[in-house]
Amino acid sequence: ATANPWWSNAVVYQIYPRSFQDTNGDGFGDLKGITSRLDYLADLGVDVLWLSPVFKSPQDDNGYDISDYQDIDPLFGTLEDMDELLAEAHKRGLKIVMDLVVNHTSDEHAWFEASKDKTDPHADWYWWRPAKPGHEPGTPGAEPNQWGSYFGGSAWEYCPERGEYYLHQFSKKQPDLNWENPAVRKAVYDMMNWWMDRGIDGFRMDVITLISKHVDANGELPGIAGALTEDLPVGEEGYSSPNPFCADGPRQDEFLAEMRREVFEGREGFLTVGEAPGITPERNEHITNPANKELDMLFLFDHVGEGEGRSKWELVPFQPSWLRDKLAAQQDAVRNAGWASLFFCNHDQPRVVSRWGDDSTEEARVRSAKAFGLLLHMHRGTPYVYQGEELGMTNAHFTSLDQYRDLESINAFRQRVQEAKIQSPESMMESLAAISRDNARTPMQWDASVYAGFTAPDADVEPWISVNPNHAAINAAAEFDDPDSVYGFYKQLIALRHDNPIVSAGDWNPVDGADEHVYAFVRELDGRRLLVMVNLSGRPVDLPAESAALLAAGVDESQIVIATRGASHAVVSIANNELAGWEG
Ligand code: TEU
Ligand code: CA
Repeated sequence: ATANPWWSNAVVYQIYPRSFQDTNGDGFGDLKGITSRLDYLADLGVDVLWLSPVFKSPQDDNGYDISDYQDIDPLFGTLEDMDELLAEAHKRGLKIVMDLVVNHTSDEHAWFEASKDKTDPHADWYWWRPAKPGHEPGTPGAEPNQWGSYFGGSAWEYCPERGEYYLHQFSKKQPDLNWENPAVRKAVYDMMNWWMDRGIDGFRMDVITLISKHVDANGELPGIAGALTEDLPVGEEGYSSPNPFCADGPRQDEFLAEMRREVFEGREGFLTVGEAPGITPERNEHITNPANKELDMLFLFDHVGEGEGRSKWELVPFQPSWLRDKLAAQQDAVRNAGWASLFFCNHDQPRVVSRWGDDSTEEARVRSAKAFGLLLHMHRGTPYVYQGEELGMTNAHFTSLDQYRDLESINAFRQRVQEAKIQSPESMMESLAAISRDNARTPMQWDASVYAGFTAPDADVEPWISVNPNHAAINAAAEFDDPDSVYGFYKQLIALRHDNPIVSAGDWNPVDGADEHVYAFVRELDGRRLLVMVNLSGRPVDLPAESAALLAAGVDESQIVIATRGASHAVVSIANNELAGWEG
C-alpha cells in the first residue's frame, strides 16, 4: 500500500463564514474576520480549514445557492480578501478547502437565466420538463413525476418564460444542474481548475452523490405514484432518506473519476471530501479506495440519523448502542482500503453536546463535550472540528419562531404545523430547538462582550442571528489558556492525532461485553494497543469491572483512556502522549 496520505493524520476545521468573525460591523462574518483569527486556529493545531461557501449568491440558502462561482459575495469581501486569506493561511501551514456546490446553481446564475431560452446553448444545462395540463407536479398522477424537495413541497417549479418545469431537490432558487450534459461537466471542471490554480488546496463537495440521477435508457427521469409528502421526496419513508432516484445514480463513479482526471491529475497536497447523502459504508469503501481514483473521503450520514425511515423532526432519544453500530459499520468497511471522515457537528447538524450529551449544567456540558470529542477523535479516520465545537458551544435554545433564519426550519414549521397539521406549534418548537440547523449557526463565541466578540460591541446593527446568551461563560477568551477547558482538551486530541501513530494509523476493533452505555474499542498498531472506553450515559457505570474484563483484551494499564459523560473517572495517561489525570 502507498505510504499514508498526508490527510490520514490531519484534522480539518470547518468555518461557517457568516457566523465566524465580523470585522466591518454589518453583523455578518467576513473573510477579513477569518484572516484575523488564523493565529487562534494555528494554536488549536488544525491542519486544514474548510470554508462554507463565500461565492456570489442571493443567500437564499446561506450561500449554497451560487450565482457566480468565480467571484466572492460582497457580504464576505472580495477576491483580493480571498487571496490574502490564502497567503496568510499558507504562511501558517494551514490549507484552505472551498465548498463546491455543483449539484445545483442559484436560479440567478447566468447559466440558468440563459437556459430559460430553449434555443440557447444552455437550454439543456438543467432538468426542464413539460407537464400535462391538470397533472402538474404536486397533483395526483403528476407529470413528469411527484418528487418532493428536501426543503418541502414539490421538487418541480414552473418557469413562465420557458413554459416548463425545472427540477430543484432543494429550494426553488437552487435548480439542479444536468450532469448528463458534457458541457455542464466541462464548465464545472474549468471552474475548479481556476480555483486550484489560484492556490486553494481542494474542495468539500456539496451533495456530490446526487449529481447522477437514475435516468432510464432514453434519459428519462422515473415517475412515482402516490401523494406528495409534506416534506420529503415521495416514495421515501423519512426526511433523512434522500430521494432514491437521485442518490448514487448509475454514472456516479464515472463522473467522480472524470473529475479526478480533469482537475486533480498531477496535483499534490490537495484534499477532496464529498458530502454523500444516500451512500452506504460499502459504497464509501469503493469511492474512497485510492485504486478507484475518485475522492479521498466522504461524509456519510447514517450516524447522524439519515435512513432511519422517519422525518428528522420526529425526535427520538439517544441510544449509545445505535451510534456505536453505525460508526462500527463505517470503520469496518474501510478496514483494508478506503478512508473514513469523522464528524458529529457541522452547519447542518445540532451541536453534539446538546443533542447527545448534557448541556444542563456547566460540569455536565464540559464532560459531555470532552467525552464525545474523545470518542470521535480516537477513531480511525480524519476528524472534522466544526467552529465552536472546540469550545463546547451548545444549541441555541431559541424560544420563538422569529429567532430562526434557516429556510429549512421555517418551511418545516409552515408545512408541518400550518399546512399538513402533523405537529402542534409547541411540538414543532421542541423539534426546532433540538435539531434545527440554526443551532449550529449562532455566532462564534470569542469573548463575554455583548455580541461575543463576533461583532464589535458598538456596532450599530445586531448580528444576523442571535448570539447564544451562554457566551458569557462559554467563549474562547475564557478557555484559551486553561488546559482543563474543552479547548485545552481538543488541543490534546489534535496533538494525539499528529503524534501518536496508533491513533492515526492503528486498526480499529470494537470491544464487546461492555455495558450498553459504554462505547469501547481497541486501536492497534505493530502490537501496541490503545483501549478507549467512553461512558455515554449520564450515570456512573462500573468501568473498573469493565476495564478488568477488557484488560483481558491484552491492553496494559498505561494505555487506557476512559472518558465519561456523567460520572468522573480519571483518564489514565496514554504512553508518551499526555491526557494524564484528566477527570472526565
Ligand atoms: O446539505 C445536504 C443535505 O442533505 C442537507 O439538507 C442536510 O442533510 C439536512 O439539512 C440535514 O438536516 C448540503 C449543505 O450542507 C446544506 O447546507 C445545503 O442546504 C444543501 O446541501 C443544499 O445545498
Ligand atoms: Ca461583516
